[in-house]
Amino acid sequence: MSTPASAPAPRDGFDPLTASREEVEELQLARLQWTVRHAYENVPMYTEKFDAHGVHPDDLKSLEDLARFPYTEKEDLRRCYPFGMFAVPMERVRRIHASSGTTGQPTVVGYTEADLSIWADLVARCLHLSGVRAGDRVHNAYGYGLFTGGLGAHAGAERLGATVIPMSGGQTEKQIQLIQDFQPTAILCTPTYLLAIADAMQRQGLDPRATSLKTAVLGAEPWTEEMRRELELAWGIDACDIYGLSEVMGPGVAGESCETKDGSHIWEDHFRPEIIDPFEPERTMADGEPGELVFTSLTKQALPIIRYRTHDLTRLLPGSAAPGHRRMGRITGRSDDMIILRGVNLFPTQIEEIALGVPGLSPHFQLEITRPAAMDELTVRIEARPGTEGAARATAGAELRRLIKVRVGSSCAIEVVDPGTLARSSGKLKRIHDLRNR
Ligand code: DLL
Repeated sequence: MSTPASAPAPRDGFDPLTASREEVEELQLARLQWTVRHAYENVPMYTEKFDAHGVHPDDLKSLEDLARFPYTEKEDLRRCYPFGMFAVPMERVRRIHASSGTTGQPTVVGYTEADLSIWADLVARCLHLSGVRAGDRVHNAYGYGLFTGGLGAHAGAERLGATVIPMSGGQTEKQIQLIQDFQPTAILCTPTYLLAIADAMQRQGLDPRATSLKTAVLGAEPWTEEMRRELELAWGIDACDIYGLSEVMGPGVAGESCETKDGSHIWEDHFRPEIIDPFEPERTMADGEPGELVFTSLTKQALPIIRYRTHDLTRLLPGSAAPGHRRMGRITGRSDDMIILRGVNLFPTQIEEIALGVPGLSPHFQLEITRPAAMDELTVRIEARPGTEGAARATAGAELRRLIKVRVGSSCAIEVVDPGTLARSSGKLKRIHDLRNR
């Protein structure tokens, strides 16, 4: 173990929010060189992978050289279950999180004291950029537990100097009660859960616009500009994005400015993003071109991660509010959430975008895929807005069907159902119900 325990520090006076691109890249290179060496020397999975690929940490002389290194897949983490990815002795690991593992082995991640501190700093950076301030009261409705959302957001809000209400997800009636009684100024949760809370309030005859909330910092699932507008109108708030994933850290890998609302800035002093062609992964894409997001951590001690394939589809854009860091465009979906319907690719976000433009239709919808005969069929089951009945519902359904055909190219069936009849999420909403293999 010859590499230092921590990544190189930035130059004196380095301010991540005002640093230039050159300053950020200079720091990235030093930290990347530390990371690949740390991973190679301390994680057998990486030693074997680099050796098999014919690369060595000494080969990393420029940021471009990163492309010579192999990818890490979720499957690599599963194979190392539970602690085989850790690059530090177990007694230096202060916290463990894990993915829900609905399919296959859960993926386990770990953090040293320094990792937890950087994580809290980065979430605080995101919240501040999104307009949350020290002294604000923050209602945290991300789930607490093995999921990184609850505890990750919690630590960041405390680090910022806010007062945290650690509500976790679920118990919607209680959420509503505490929002009224404790008067929070900011709420943290998934976009579909914020929608579900608004909906439950309205059904109780309460107006979400009358609460004390001013800001929502939303993430953990894909959402669209149309959904932002819907939530901002329903609540009378500013809604900003926060992005992250447990394998790379948790929430706070990227965050959005409430001034520009133009996509989340990836904190490139701690993560090096790349965009690759998901179908020909050897091809890296230029900035601006769409593809799959890949991350390499730059400072993580317990779980350095090299070129992790997120399967999230987006593109990289130049920084705006924080000029040294690139932004990510909205995530259109995950490559494993893509529905291929008779040869046409389709994502739930496309349906969200279209449905929210049709008068009389609500943002509450599910996609059901069946295979009654040889061909796959898609049914969009969507709630009408309250007050939309009879002929108006039929017209709205026909319009949605037409727009999906024109804009996406797929024919599907539409069922417009009564308000309040589809399942609500209290965290990440499962929009796709695939019944093909039943
Ligand atoms: O969802 C971490 C998180 C918690 C992020 C709270 C933001 C807020 P995982 O459970 O590992 O971690 O899931 C990560 O969720 O690869 C994306 O597919 C999706 N995702 C996360 N944030 C966003 C976002 C947390 N802002 C996976 N927009 C990621 C779109 C998101 N998708």
